[in-house]
Amino acid sequence: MNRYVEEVIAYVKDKYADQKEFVQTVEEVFTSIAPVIDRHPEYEKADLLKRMVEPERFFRFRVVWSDDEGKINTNVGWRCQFNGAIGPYKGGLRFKKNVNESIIKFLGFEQTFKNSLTGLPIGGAKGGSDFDPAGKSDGEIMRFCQSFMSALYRYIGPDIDVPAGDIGVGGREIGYLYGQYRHLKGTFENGVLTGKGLSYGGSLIRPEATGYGAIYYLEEVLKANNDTLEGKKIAVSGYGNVSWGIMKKAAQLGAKVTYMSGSQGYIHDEEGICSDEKLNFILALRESNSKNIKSYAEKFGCEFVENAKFWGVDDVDIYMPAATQNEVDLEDARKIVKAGIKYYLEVSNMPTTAEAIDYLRNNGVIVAPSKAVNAGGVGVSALEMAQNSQRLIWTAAEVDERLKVMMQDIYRKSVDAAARYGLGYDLIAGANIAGFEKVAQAMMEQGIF
Ligand code: 2IT
Repeated sequence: MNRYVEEVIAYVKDKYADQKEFVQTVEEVFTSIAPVIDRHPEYEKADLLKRMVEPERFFRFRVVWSDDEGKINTNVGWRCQFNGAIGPYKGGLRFKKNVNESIIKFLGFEQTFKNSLTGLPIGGAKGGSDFDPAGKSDGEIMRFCQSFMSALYRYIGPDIDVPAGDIGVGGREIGYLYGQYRHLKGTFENGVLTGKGLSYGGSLIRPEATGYGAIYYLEEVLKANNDTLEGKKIAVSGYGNVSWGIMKKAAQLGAKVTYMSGSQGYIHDEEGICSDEKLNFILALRESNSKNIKSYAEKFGCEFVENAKFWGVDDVDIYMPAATQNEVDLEDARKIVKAGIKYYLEVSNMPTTAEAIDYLRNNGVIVAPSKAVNAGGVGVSALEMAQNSQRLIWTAAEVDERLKVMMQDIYRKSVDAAARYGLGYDLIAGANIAGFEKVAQAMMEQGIF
């Protein structure tokens, strides 16, 4: 491998030894783009890679809120403005107990290349908190969001940094965050956040976009393998917004999701999670306090397997991990290969450990990377920003069509980039290279800083 790339990876491993997710993503991306560095010796002269692994800014702040009993609670909030070379910082906020600096940095780093891949002018960022939304009342969520925004509002803006949702942050949280931003700033700058409600500037199809985009990308993968979506069965981990979008679009296009999972176990619904009734049930479940997917099995009379993951089931064609990072390890990968699965599309950010990816690919599974497959979410966020700046609203059909074209373009760009570097059909290297090239060029043209 390229010596400069090796040197920078070693430097990150040493300097950020305690940030394992961040180290993992840097190693994955930089290993992929090594052939680009071979061809561009000027990148080493500009020390481009070491500059890329340092966020341009990284805020850490205190978030204090009182619960319904009047007890004072203190959490940590973060916003990592990773790379603004190609546009205002853009990326989600994650509220989850296990969130830490490593997770925020890995997500911000990934976001930089993903956002570049969309072809739209958005830089990379991520933020969040170690706040645990589980079991919190509406009032508690609101007070937490207000406090979070009070700390953050002076560092973001429609042309500065535009947060959105991620795990634990949906339409409700974005509403409270925006309300507080507007309250503090006294301006209707709704381009400061995406994933908003339709009544105050949200975009049609944004809630569905990540899942819809993943299915459009899958269509391209299948086409390239002389295959189609018709009659395909899909196993999806998770049951959030993203999984819901996958289920909806798969059903529209003649495929079906037959497995989904939650933290308590998994559901097998051989009929497919396709009807409006089932899809709406999942939405309601997500918003309920119990969040136990067992109730789906009870309501629709299908199988629920408690405390188990479905990796290894062989009565599906496609696996789409869509829950969280590193949810599939080497042992799971072995089961997936044994089950004879041909297509494995990552949807959640970095759902697969490095060893598991290698194992899947070495055993003939076609693996597509999350930064391409899930890019439709942030892509439609950029379309929401465009609508906000024009003060108009596009139709659902228009947004959906643009999303489809965007995903086809991301797929094509990835395939072409890998081919240009003689790497064959490699969707992972292709996505990393295509995403990297634009950011690298913008940084080079903007001078050294
Ligand atoms: O991981 C992601 O791309 C997101 N959570 C969405 C980010 C966004 O700004 O819409």
